[in-house]
Amino acid sequence: MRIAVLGGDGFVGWPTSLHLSNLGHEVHIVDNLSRRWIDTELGVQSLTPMDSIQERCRIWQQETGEKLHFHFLDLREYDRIKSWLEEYRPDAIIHFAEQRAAPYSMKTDRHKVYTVNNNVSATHNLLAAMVETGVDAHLIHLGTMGVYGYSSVGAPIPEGYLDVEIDTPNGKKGLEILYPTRPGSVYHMTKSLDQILFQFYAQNDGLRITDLHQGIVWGTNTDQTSRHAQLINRFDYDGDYGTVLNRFLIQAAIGYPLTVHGTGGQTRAFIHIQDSVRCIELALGDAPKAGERVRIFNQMTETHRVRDLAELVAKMTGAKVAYLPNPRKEADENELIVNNDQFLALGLNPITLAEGLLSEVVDVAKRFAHRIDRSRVPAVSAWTKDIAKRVEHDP
Ligand code: NAD
Ligand code: USQ
Repeated sequence: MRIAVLGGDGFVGWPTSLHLSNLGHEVHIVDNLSRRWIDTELGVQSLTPMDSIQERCRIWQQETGEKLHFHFLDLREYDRIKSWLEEYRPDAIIHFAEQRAAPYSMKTDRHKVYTVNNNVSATHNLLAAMVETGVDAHLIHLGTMGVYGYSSVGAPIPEGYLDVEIDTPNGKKGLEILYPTRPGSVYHMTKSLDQILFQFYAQNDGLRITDLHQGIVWGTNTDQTSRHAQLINRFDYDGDYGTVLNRFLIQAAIGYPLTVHGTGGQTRAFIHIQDSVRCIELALGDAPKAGERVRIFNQMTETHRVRDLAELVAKMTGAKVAYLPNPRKEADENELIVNNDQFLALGLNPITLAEGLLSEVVDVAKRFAHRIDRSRVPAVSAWTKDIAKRVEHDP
């Protein structure tokens, strides 16, 4: 297949591009490199030394003989993305190209506006251009578990849809609805908006869309990124882009007390990067038909409470745990039960935390510990002005 990987220079997009190229697909990476610019804006860098995207593609070809095509393109530029689709007419499109950090999206009003403009325009431009050009590609979007919210209803979260019963003048009627969204940040809100865009274009134009509601991705390398030092994946550890488990791992490696927000009672869904790319492969092989509703998968393999993760990493490494005032507005404690039967039925055999964690600490976090700037570890983006004042006074 000819596959476009939008956002293919990013943390999940890069290993996905290699995985698909390795399977024999013709892969076209489309990226505006905005994530690299944001590193510059924030004065941070990946824990792992990343080469330019062109250099990474060159090394991949040298190692495997397979060509990765790179296109420097911004999805916000409608005419350019439309011309690109017209010219390349991919069979499948994998859409990672959004601003994905909740703390970055909440930093200031400017960051909120940027995140909404970037993410909503990227998704809508793509959908409108697919209809206009008649490109009948299977669109796979990386969404988030966070669209469901973390309100502890006590029932398992279904894969996207909820069956409800409503009272009508003619008695009770069954109805299938998108699971109601309850986003916890401006970033997560854009993913909720994406869902509506997908629902509309699938229903109105018969676009074939799969939305993967992914949990927090942990780990660094996959079979393909491990093939050469210059193919190494991105690893964010800073207070805006670093996700919780990866942050705990590097904090342990440099003797920084593990930064648990609040009581650490937040329960979240997790998936290893290797499983993430495998899920995308599985979803690719299971495309919906035109006219079918958007297919939604919960792309996660385990759930964990933040303080349990901290205790686990502390036990493994001897690190201390620090319970800090929470810069976010979120439930202190929540339960989380998630259905993920569809990927298991398609053959996913998950990597568990218990198997993968230790090698991650030793191989990656310790190896590159010298690249960590300790001053960029604290998470300082506050969800409201009141929280900002509180966190400032009680750091
Ligand atoms: P990332 O920031 O590392 O990668 C995103 C890539 O998209 C970057 O290379 C960036 O330059 C590019 N991009 C952003 N806006 C663009 C635009 N307008 N035009 C072209 N390119 C653009 O993020 P990631 O961690 O690889 O996440 C990829 C996707 O998966 C995101 O949509 C994210 O919401 C989703 N996701 C990530 C995680 C996680 O834990 N990392 C978990 C769940 C879902
Ligand atoms: N947390 C800490 N300490 C830290 C960092 C985070 O206690 O040092 C807590 C947060 O307060 C939160 C939880 O850990 O309760 C998760 O935070 P996170 O930054 O790991 O994850 P999140 O903000 O939800 O975002 C990440 C990705 C995003 C993706 C989402 C999947 O950045 O792209 O959509 O995970 S999910 O969480 O399932 O919505």
